Amino acid sequence: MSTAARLALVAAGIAAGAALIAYYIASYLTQTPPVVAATGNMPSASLTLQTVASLGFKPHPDWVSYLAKNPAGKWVHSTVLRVPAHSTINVTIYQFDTATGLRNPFWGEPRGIANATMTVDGKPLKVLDPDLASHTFAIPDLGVSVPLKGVADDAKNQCSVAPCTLAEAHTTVKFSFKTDKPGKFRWQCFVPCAAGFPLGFGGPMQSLGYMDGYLEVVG
Ligand SMILES: [Cu+2]
Repeated sequence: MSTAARLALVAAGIAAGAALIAYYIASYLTQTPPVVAATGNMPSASLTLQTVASLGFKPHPDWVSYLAKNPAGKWVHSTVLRVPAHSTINVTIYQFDTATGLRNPFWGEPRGIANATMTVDGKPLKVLDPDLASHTFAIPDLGVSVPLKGVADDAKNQCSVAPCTLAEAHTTVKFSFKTDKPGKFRWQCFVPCAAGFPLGFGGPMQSLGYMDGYLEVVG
């Protein structure tokens, strides 16, 4: 091969690499999930979420994900949530995924919520066995961290495609937390739930719309 041909090949390779990087950055910056507002207004509002083992549709059908219910009652593939400031936010999470377990048992205890107690299928629970956690709902800047109990591995009628329905195997986790002043806060899951990724922390665990989101507190 001539030197000119080699140079042309190297240049083409560099251009292709640069195009891929540009595409990655552009899609990272521009793909923002839609905002889902809580139901209700100051001083009390409700958020309803679900977690699924696999989304079931594009762009990542096999990724684990959260979904949020909008005020019209429709499930939306989003983790960008809008809630009122200076309010009590009553959260209901339908957990359709099985347990992965927490690496740090510290997170087995719910924190930053009313009465330091969540209810799991209607029963109050002050601490969850860390091995039973499927995901967590955590807003670090607000001191909120809630472990979510997974569905038993051998449960019948498990959900395979989002949005899951209450006819399918799930646990229902409820808790409430308080918002203060307006702001934008990051929230995320801390369970290494991303099957197939290094240490369980890649892919959906580092993607907005899946296991990461924003809480927009508006006044
Ligand atoms: Cu998770």
